[in-house]
Amino acid sequence: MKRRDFLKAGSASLAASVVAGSGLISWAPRAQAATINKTFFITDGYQNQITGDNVYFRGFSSSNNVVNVPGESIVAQEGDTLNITITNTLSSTHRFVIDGVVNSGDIRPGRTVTVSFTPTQAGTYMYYDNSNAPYNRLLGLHGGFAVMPAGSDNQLFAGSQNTFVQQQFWIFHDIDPVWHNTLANGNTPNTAYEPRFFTLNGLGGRPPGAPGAHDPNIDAMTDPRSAVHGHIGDRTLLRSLNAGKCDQSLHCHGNHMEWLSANGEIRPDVWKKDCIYLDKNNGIVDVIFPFETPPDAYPPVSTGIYPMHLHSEMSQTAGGGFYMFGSLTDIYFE
Ligand SMILES: [Cu+2]
Repeated sequence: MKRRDFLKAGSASLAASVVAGSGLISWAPRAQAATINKTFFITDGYQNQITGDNVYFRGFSSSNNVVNVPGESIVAQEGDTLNITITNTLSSTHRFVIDGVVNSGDIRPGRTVTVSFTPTQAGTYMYYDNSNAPYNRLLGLHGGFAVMPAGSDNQLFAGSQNTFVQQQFWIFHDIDPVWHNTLANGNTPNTAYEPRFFTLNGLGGRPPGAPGAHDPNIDAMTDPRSAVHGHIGDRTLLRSLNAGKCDQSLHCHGNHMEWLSANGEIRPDVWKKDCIYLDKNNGIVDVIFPFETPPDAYPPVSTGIYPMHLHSEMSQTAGGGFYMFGSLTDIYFE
């Protein structure tokens, strides 16, 4: 499979869809619940890494000839009906699961299953395959799912004082190519977990001057799903999920983040922090990047580019040595 196909974004088919050319999710509140239909194909393929390694992945994909890791994000509103149709094109059994919300049960090779459900609790979730855990999730069978409060377009949950004007998903992942390629052959890994690649929304960064730098199909620092763009006041909700096996610490420059939730729990007090812990194995935090005038610049500035990166050194690399090819992106004050 060609890298370009691998990275191809799925087409948006939802009531609330990803704005073309941007990672921002547009959302108009509705008085009435809607029905959202979505189709995924469970597919597999190889992705060539900057190190030359060819690594096996599986994904919830938009068609049967691409592999999307992560799968396309889904946004719904409390009370909506979701009909998710999943076709398993592989020769192994898989599932579509959102903890506490829906579980497809086993989807056997070649089978198509539709799950229907009505989310009732606003928040950020991961959809993933919990079969042969954790391997299918690690291979790439995961994606983001958000539920907006009924009738709201600017809150994580009803009554939240910390409103936002735009939102996007940050889905982090770490990859041990030995494990992936062992699983590709139908075997169970028996080596220590050794992550070599770290991604944000499926991509690593590219430092300036490196091949692929500033190519939004390759570079997590440019990918519109990941890079954050705003003017002063464009408060941005970042639904941050960790599909990998490594604990991480999210760090933004420019502004502190308003920390609203951890692993599905609303925090009783909203702390403003520059670093926020993100648990391994399906950890989720919701934060707002406030796009305030950066407090530490003198003379004061209103424009500039600030990094977001993870605070484990290894996560900023690929292959243990390619620095800035890991999980990072940029925040643009425009
Ligand atoms: Cu930093």
